[in-house]
Amino acid sequence: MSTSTSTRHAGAARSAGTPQLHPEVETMPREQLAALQLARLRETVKSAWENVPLHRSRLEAAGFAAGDIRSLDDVQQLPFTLKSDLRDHYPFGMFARPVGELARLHASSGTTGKPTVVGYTGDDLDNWADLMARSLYAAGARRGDVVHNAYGYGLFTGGLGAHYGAERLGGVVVPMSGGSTERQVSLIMDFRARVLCSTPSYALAIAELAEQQGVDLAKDSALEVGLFGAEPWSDAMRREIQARLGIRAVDIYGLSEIMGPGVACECEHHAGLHGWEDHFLFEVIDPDTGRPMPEGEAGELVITTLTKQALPMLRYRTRDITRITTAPCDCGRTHLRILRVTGRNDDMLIIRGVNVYPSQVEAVLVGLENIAPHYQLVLERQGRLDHVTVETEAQPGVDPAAYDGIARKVAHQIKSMLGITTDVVVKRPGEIPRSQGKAVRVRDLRPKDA
Ligand code: DLL
Repeated sequence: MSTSTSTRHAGAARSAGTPQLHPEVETMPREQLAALQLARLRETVKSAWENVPLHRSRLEAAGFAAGDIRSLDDVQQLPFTLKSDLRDHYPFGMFARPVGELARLHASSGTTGKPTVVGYTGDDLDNWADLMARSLYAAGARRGDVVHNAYGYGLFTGGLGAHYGAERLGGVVVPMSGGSTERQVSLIMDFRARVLCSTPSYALAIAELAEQQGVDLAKDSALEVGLFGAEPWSDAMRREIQARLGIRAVDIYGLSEIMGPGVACECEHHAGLHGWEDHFLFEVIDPDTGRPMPEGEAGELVITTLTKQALPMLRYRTRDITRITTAPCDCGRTHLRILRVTGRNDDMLIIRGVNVYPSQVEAVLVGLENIAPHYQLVLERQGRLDHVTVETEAQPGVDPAAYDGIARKVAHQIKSMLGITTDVVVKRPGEIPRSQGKAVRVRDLRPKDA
């Protein structure tokens, strides 16, 4: 059964606030949304029970029988699923459908050990395209827009996810992928792209190359909206991108284990990312105890899929740290909002007892006088303590004789804002590696067994 809601609903009754692509679901009263979630949760648990031995054994161990879900709160009794479960059951052991019935596979690069493989039925792809179209629309994209898609095509979900969503919306997709940055600039100009899809770090690399070529994207391009995600980024970075590209920069979130891009996306109010609750059940838990956090408090995002056929996920621990609010949004959408993902649990640095995410360092660096918005954090072990060197870059035109003084000011700023002591090295323009996809923000030189 397809759970698809398609763009043909676009002309249906409009609610208060700004228009939505699927108004009947996007503005659904929360009680009705909860009833829909409960029905879909039951289906999902049933399918996981019947088709995935790992889920069945865990559900049984937790005392569940197939039809046991009585209320949405029961989800809190379900066992968690971890990324390691996907690895341990590589490649297809968590699939609820025979692989021959699927329509697509994606995989993560798998920096340690085996990659994680995810699968989609035709209906799953249909729902994904709908949710990406919905996200693009919420961000401000419209039918007929030229959508320049610089997310990587291939096993990464960014490229194809944005591609089919933009097509579903009725956009004109330029399937550019990452890389060939000079060409990105000329095609954005020549094809009059209104919408840009890329990682935030790559958007900056495009902006920088355009400036070097003497092209003023902010003034002379047709760009108006950007959907940026796949990595943590700060509001300071948002301001920088908006100024340099002359666009409204919108945050979009997703992960391959759950679907890909389009799990949640900001609307024009930039007040958190609407998590599409007709397809996903969101929780925030204390990462140490696994207990639910009160609404509004930070913790680990846990997602249960409600419509996925090929790969139903029960309480998937994303490792992403965020907060949730169910308060109404001015746009009229009723779906909850996750606040900007600060970082992943695994990326948290503990510097002399202080917890810091790379994106918090970014928030201090970006926008500082004489400093360009490119950086890497180098982690080393000094005795028994971790030490961080912040490598950043001077703006073009700054006298290298001034670099040391700038570095001292930056270190002071980081200390006063974040409470951590760092060494800061200011490099010449262009010396920090530029990303074409997800930026590498941390170089960890600590001994592996430490
Ligand atoms: O990055 C899917 C995606 C593509 C999302 C394009 C948005 C745009 P993965 O490669 O599986 O999938 O990586 C998922 O990236 O768990 C987060 O840690 C991080 N992430 C994704 N979006 C954001 C965001 C794609 N907006 C992992 N802010 C997630 C912060 C993000 N982190």
